[in-house]
Amino acid sequence: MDAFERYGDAARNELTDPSRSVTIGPGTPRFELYHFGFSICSQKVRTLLAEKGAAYIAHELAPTENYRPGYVHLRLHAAGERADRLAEAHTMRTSVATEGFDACVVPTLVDLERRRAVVDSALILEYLEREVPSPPMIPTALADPVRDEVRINDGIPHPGILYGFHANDPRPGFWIDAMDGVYDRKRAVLERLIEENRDDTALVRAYRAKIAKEMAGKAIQKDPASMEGVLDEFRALLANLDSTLDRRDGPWVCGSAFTLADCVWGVTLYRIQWLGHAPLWDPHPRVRDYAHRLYERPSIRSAVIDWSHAMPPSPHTTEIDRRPAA
Ligand SMILES: N[C@@H](CCC(=O)N[C@@H](CS)C(=O)NCC(=O)O)C(=O)O
Repeated sequence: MDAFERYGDAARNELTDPSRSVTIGPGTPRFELYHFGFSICSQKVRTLLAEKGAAYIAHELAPTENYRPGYVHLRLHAAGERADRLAEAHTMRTSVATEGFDACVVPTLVDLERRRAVVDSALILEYLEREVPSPPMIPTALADPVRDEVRINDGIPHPGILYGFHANDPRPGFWIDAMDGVYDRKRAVLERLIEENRDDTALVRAYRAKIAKEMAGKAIQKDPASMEGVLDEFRALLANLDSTLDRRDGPWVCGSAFTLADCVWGVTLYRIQWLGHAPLWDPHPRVRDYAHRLYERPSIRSAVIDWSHAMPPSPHTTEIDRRPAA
């Protein structure tokens, strides 16, 4: 049994509920995706898989199942040298390029044909584009602008509006309740796992880094100045998106072709809307119209809006959610 089989089997053997493993797409699945229904990084990967029409087995993890030993080992194995730099700080963003590697998160892609696991949604997207070239979502003629948008998107402080408490917080009430004390609850699970896996140096190192990161998040989650900074960053991002859309000739962010850049923006804009932060784009009707065009895209609908997950519906997306699928 080689390393791919050993780590892959260990992660798979931890899955306890067969109803949370579903095959998406036609034919024999080439990929497995460990994911959360509600995770933004998972949604980006699912949207691209939907655009490609690629078949995969989606393993939906419940919160903190992403800390289980087999799964974390699979990620450490897949990360290789990138696991030397584990994320320990929290700047309310999740880009591996800037923050370091977190061994305890989703998504993780497993390619059953090439027998390898891929981690970090930014790399998974590139990997899928390479391995499933049709239809092209990074067309050669648009490669630079598409990658620019994907890089910008990877650096967005998404957790800052998901976890962060803001003045006149617009987030759904049930979500505000769920986020209160969330970092301490994560820490409690991680400490128990350290206890249970005391002799496993690699795991303990990953868990300790994760605790440091989550505690850094806790330190700023309710800090008004940090959270206002996050909203300022979103205001600047949306203003920048507005001027990009203005410069382009066509309905999409890189022009007339729908690309990977639109996949990732669709995920982000729906999340902003879901959380009740859509007033941030009030000064930019072009962004609002773009968001609503994206909500009509079948891949965004199936992989994000209509994807069933354990979260109650948001009052901020009622109109969008009830629209019949195209
Ligand atoms: N840059 C990483 C970030 C992954 C990430 O932060 N995932 C979040 C959901 S979007 C997660 O699993 N959080 C769960 C946790 O921290 O316990 C990637 O794109 O894969």
